Formats: sequence, structure tokens, C-alpha cells
Amino acid sequence: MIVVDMPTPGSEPAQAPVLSRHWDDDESWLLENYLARNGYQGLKAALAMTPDEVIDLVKASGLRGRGGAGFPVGTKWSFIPQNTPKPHYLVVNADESEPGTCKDMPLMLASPHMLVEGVIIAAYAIRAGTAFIYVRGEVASVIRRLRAAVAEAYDAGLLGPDVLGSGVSVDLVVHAGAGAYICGEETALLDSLEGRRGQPRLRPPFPATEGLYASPTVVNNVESIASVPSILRNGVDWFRSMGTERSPGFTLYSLSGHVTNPGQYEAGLGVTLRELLDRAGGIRAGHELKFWTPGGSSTPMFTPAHLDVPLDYEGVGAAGSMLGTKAVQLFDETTCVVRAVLRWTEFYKHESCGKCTPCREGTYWLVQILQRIEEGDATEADLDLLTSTTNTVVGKSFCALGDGAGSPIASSLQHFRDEYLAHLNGRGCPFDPARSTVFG
Ligand code: L3W
Ligand code: SF4
Repeated sequence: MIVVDMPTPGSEPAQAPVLSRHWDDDESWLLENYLARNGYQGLKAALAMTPDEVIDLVKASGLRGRGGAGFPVGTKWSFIPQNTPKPHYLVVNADESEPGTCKDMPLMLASPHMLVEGVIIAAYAIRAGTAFIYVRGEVASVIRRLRAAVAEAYDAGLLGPDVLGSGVSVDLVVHAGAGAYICGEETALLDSLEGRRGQPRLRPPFPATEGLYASPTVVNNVESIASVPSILRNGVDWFRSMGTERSPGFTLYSLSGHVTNPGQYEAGLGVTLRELLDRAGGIRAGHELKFWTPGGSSTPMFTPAHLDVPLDYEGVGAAGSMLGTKAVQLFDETTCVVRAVLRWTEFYKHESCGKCTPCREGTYWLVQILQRIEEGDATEADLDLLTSTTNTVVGKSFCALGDGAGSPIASSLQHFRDEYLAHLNGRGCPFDPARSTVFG
């Protein structure tokens, strides 16, 4: 069994990057290299506390879920009932599939032990003997990397029946999904993990009371769990000195599309797109920003008027969108907004699980109408039909996928109605598709 030192508070800078600081280091994924940079010291600190103290610390930090909804992590952990004979489970949602979202995969590739350490701390806090990481099935390299890290952790006595000699038992299973977007929805994920077809369950009951195998279960995103060890090492004040009052800490923003240097940018919550673009070299040379998504395609789109909106849960919410997965997709003036929205809607139609009628049928019809508009076969009445069909999906579907499908349509009609009108009455798409590097 390895020996891990207690952390030295105040020894780490209170500034991003935290999650991605060592992504470019040689063999950053190996246990020996993770240990050399304070690895597993957060676990050591957690084991010196009671489980309830760990929950209280994470609550006090204000860490909010990084998977899309921003729900407070410590509060979710505190929902796990203690007066039940049923086992408790921890499930990490690593089924990253939201369009434009590509933060969890590089994190798991470069720093799998940061996630494994967070898993052990979270499992200890909620008194779960077994944890699962549900990974998107297509990313074989990530699955291999995680499994290798888990094997290293077992060999070192960090996982298994006696974590670091504490008597605490935690087992960790890496489970590969089969590549369905809906399995990122937490209850569909649990059905899939139980061996069934992944479809959302009715909530309540929430997983916290009836989750995996009808037992109390915490489901957290990869980035949420990977953020926990640094809070245990450095404390609540350190974490709260970054980000904003109600959205504390650091996070990963995924920049993609017509940006000079696409990639992951770690910053305190509340950073603006203008600041992120400064770091990313701006929109590609000779072009200008036309529209963008703050958090994947399921969030209403923004325009250049929103460049200074703080990218935290409050700022983005107040401006009429959602922070979602912080997937910032950028589109310049060569992009046809109708074509972009059509592509997203085709995605939702393809990924609709079929359980409820508004989404199953609605996404089919939304694609039909958008295709007619894009090809110039529509009239203004079709714009009304597009709006009314969107309204039969949004707010009337069984899960968030239906709402997500309607978001880009409703917001593009709000911001770019003139561009829709320019497509009507036989005129078709005013953009030459050959000029677009995104939509060929
Ligand atoms: C116990 C209560 N637990 C809420 C828990 C709930 C869940 C968390 C948040 O969707 C969003 C979605 C996507 N007792 C509780 C309770 N909880 N009340 O809190 O719940 P909720 O319903 O607010 O959100 P959600 O179901 O987790 C997440 C949006 O994020 N999104 C993300 C997509 C992400 C991917 C991906 O690739 N990773 O697909 C993007 O916008 O649309 O609205 O744990 O159990 N009373
Ligand atoms: Fe399935 Fe779509 Fe209904 Fe969600 S909204 S349950 S994905 S059909």
C-alpha cells in the first residue's frame, strides 16, 4: 500500500487552471505522476473527517454540478437517506454527448486519477460501497485509460476493501455505454446500467432516494467529481476565491467552430465570451461572430450582443439562456442559421428515445418543416407552423431532450427571423454552402 501525505493548505495558487494544469505533462495519466503533484492528498484529508463533515465541506464550497443543470453537489449528496437498509451507489455520468461538449473526455484521458480520487471521496461521503463510471461507449481510448487507472488504484490500496488502511471499502466499475445521447439523462443512464434499454424514468422519485436497483444513488458529472479533491486539499475559501458568489470555482469551457484556436479553456465561472475569445485568438481571421451557444445546442443561442454576459449560472440565466455544459459553439457570418438549426434538429430527431409522443413525433415534423424552409419550398405559414410545432414539444415532453430540441429553433426565430424570411417563397438558402467550413 502506498503512503500519501496530508495536504499543505495554501500551497496551491487560487487560480485556474486546476483541472487542466497538467494535461500537457508527460504521461500525466500515470499514478506515480499524479502522486508527485499532490495526488490523493484530498482523499487523505477526507478520510481524516467524518462522511458528514465531507458533505458539509462540499456544500459550503458552493460547487455546482458541471453536467448541465448546475445543481449544488453537496446538497445532492445530503439527500441520500441514512435510515435505509439498502446499499448506496455513486454513479459518474461520463456519457458526454451534448453537441459541442468535449471537456470530460480530455479530462479523463489526461487525469484519470483526478476522477478516481474524487469518486473515492464522494463514495466515502455518501457511504457508497460501490461506484460506477458510465462512459460513452465510442471512446475506447478513454475507457482503456480509465480501466488502467482503476487497476493502478486497486494495486496501490486506494480502492478495494481497505482504502489507504482506513477500513473504508470502495469498489469502482468502469462501464461502457452503447452510444445513445439519451443515456446522458440520469435516469435513462441508470436503466442502461441495469441492463435495460435506456429511457428516462418519471421523477420523482429522484435517484437520490430510488436510483440504481431502486437504491439511493448520487449521479454526478465527471467534472463535478474531479473538482472535489482540490477542494479537500485547499479548502472552501480557496475554492470560493475563484468564480462568483453564487457560482464559485473554476470550470472548463469548450470552444469550437469558427474560432482561431478551438479547445478547452479553464477559467473562473463568470468569465465572458469576450475574455475567452481574447485567449482563443478571436473569431477566425477576416470574419465576425454571428451567433453562438453558451452551453451546447440544447441552450437558447446568443448573438454578439451577449459578448459581455458573465458565463455563470445567474448571468446566462438572466440573459435568457442556460450555461448547460459550457460548450461554446461559435459561428461566423458565413453560416446559415437555418441550416445550423436544421442540423441540430436532425440530431435530436435521431436521438429521441421514442418514449413520449411530443418529442418522438414533434422532432420528426420539425425536421420536415426546417428542410422545406432551407430548400426554399416553404411559405410564411410554415414559420407559424414551425413555431406552433416547437410549442407542442417544449414543456410538453417527458424529459429535457424535448426542451433542448426546441431551444435553438425558438431562439433563432427570435434573433434571425429575417434570415428565415429570406429563405421563403422559392428563394432557398441565401448562403453558398461551399463557403461554409462547418456545414458542408
Ligand atoms: C433530489 C430533488 N434530487 C433535482 C437532482 C436531479 C439531478 C440534478 C439536476 O438535466 C440539464 C438538462 C439538459 N431531490 C431534486 C433532485 N435533483 N431536484 O438534481 O436536475 P435537473 O432536473 O435540474 O437537471 P438534469 O436532469 O440533470 C441536465 C442540460 O442540462 N444540458 C446538458 C446536457 C448534457 C449532456 C452531456 O453530454 N453531458 O447531454 C445542456 O443544456 O438539457 O436541462 O441529478 O436528480 N427534489
Ligand atoms: Fe424520449 Fe424525447 Fe420523450 Fe425524452 S422527450 S422521453 S428523449 S421521446
